[in-house]
Amino acid sequence: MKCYILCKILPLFRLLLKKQLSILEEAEGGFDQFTRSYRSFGVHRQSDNSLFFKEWAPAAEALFLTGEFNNWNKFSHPYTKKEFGKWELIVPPKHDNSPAVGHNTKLKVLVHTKDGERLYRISPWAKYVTREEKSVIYDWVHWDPPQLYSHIHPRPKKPTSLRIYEAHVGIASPEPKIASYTNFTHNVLPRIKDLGYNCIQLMAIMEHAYYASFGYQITSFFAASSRYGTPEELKQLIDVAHSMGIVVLLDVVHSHASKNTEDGLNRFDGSDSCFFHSPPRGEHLMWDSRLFNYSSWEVLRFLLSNLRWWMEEYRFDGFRFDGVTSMLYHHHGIGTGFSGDYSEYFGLQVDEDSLVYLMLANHILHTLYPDCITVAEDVSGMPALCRRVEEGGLGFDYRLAMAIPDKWIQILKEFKDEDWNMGNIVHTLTNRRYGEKCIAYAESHDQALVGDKTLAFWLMDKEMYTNMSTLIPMSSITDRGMQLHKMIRLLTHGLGGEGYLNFMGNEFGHPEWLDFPREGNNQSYHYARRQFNLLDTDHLRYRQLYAFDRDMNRTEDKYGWLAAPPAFISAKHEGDKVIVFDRANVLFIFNFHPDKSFQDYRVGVEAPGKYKIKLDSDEVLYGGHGRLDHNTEFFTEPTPFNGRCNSVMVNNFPRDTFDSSKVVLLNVIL
Ligand SMILES: *[C@@H]1O[C@H](CO)[C@@H](O)[C@H](O)[C@H]1NC(C)=O
Ligand SMILES: *[C@@H]1O[C@H](CO)[C@@H](O)[C@H](O)[C@H]1NC(C)=O
Ligand SMILES: *[C@@H]1O[C@H](CO)[C@@H](O)[C@H](O)[C@H]1NC(C)=O
Ligand SMILES: CC(=O)N[C@H]1CO[C@H](CO)[C@@H](O)[C@@H]1O
Ligand SMILES: CC(=O)N[C@H]1CO[C@H](CO)[C@@H](O)[C@@H]1O
Repeated sequence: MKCYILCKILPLFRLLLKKQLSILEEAEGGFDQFTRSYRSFGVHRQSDNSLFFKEWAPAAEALFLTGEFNNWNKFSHPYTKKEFGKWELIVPPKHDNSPAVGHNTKLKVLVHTKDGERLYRISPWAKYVTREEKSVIYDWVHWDPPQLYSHIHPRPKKPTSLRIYEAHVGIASPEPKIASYTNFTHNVLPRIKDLGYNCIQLMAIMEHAYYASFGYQITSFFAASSRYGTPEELKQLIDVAHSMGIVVLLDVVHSHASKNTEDGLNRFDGSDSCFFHSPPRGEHLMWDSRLFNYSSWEVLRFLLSNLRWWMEEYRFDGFRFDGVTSMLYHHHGIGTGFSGDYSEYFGLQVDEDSLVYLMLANHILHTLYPDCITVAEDVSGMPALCRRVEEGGLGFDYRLAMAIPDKWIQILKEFKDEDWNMGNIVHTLTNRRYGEKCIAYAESHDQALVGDKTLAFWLMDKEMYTNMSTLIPMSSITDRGMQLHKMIRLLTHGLGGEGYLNFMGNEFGHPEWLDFPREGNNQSYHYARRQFNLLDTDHLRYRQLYAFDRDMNRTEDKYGWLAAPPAFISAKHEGDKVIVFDRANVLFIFNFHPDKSFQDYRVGVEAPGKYKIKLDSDEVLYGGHGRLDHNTEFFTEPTPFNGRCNSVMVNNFPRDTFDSSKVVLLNVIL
């Protein structure tokens, strides 16, 4: 079975991709041309200041352009019908040679259907859409500013160790309102830089009429959300990130689309298909949204050009593809478990069209932009998802290790400290396909969204409002919470993958949870913000958790364990609750025991030599107890232990140090 899969099926995928590529070559002069279709569709000012409009609306009877420029005249500007459902219109400049449609004025496409309906639509290619305060519907606004932002800084090189800061611009301030791109540039980017993250993953950028969808019900695929500011301000954000050596990924949602008709893609030409499969295949029941028809030429044009647009216009450095599991299978992962058996991944349940779409997207992105990074949000564990397309893989660079955060929450919810199962934790952290890279994380935005809460809150919610001051002694709850919060992050960082991800705020133990303004909570912004003010208060312990995060990243930057082969685990001791592993010549020692101390504790290690402490969660700076002497040098002995050629006695600490407060020790070869 195994060989059948790898030898027969993967080459088949490759063939399908080859076929698509050669069709592209013949029909459109290659993918370079094809993916630049955003230069012709929508609206474009030409060198003589005339405006060129183009749409794809195969089911429409007629198309008209209407807007402020023609006083919303419904008939004065008809599009001309072209081949294959395309429509075009040229609007000459005004007498003074200025463009007929002014910058920042409203437009609509008026679609006449065969049934005599008159539908007001936003161009699917609209680059900017805004909503007036009292309105629920978004408007297409012509974006042609006198001064376009021009990028100054080159893209940074692709990091070898990917450390991702997952962020949402709108909630990136402590105030109960929507924060802006500019605010993020000025207030949040410097923090990310200081923390040592080399990659930002921006969520909820593609325009979504419903804020509380967290950016998952996209209405305008080419528009950067105007809630946070203008397109030019987002370009500046990315440029400034680049100047700091930080790459920026876009959370791209090509797995589904909002059901909105007036300001979304749904029923653009009046039919129930167009960009989507017709129902039932074209509807996602759980998400209440529409599903793309990836076998349609024009849908491929739209989506692939969309990727190209974000790379070229905004200079993003890659993408996190949302909802990949839903794309890959006809069952969308609903009510399906994945055990890892090959039969679950290859068969009639696989949606070949979307699989080939993802291969095509990865192939094109990596060919045009060799440093481009793509990350798949996939829970199923599809084999070869993160292998190159030349090998018959789907071509992603990384997948998200989605089981890890769920495991941490389950442990905190269900188990007493003495019942934590070291073997099970290690298994979850290392259960990944060999030769395919994973991004590990202890928590992402998913964990903090309503219904759940942040790790810090799971650990110490009862006392986070009263006991986080450094001016009073730690209670047993805050002590446990502070120490475990650091240990959980470092264990995930060191063992869980080839990249690490943190959701904005969790680096300092953000309390509570996320909840966006909606009807059910009286449109409150109270939980749709990040309380950086907690971090900026000198006497609160959030600073200590932050300092640990920063130094964890900086230590990684120095030794590069994320880019190294997976760790060798030499101990996962259920009685002692100790985990020991080494990776990139760094020795990690964790004591999760709630009350046991160890003296003369032998741990195995491969490389012989002298070891010193490089990161220690017990440091006072990090809210620890400061009991380890960092001048101690540890010499290996040629005594094989736990599968390693050498070993070290961790015995130079006074009793009581390597103990109840769950010390993390990290020693590195000098
Ligand atoms: C941006 O941040 C500053 C300082 O933190 C704050 O005063 C300002 O109101 C913020 N602006 C927005 C739009 O959130
Ligand atoms: C998807 O698009 C293809 C090509 O345009 C078309 O033949 C097919 O009927 C569409 N599928 C559905 C389910 O609408
Ligand atoms: C929402 O606000 C209204 C009026 O201010 C109040 O009566 C109601 O109790 C509030 N509901 C919630 C869930 O807070
Ligand atoms: C991207 C980034 O901020 N990297 C930093 C990580 O930490 C090292 C050591 O402090 C810095 O030199 C890097 O600039
Ligand atoms: C040391 C200290 O101030 N502990 C406080 C922690 O919070 C509880 C209330 O949740 C107080 O009763 C304690 O005094």
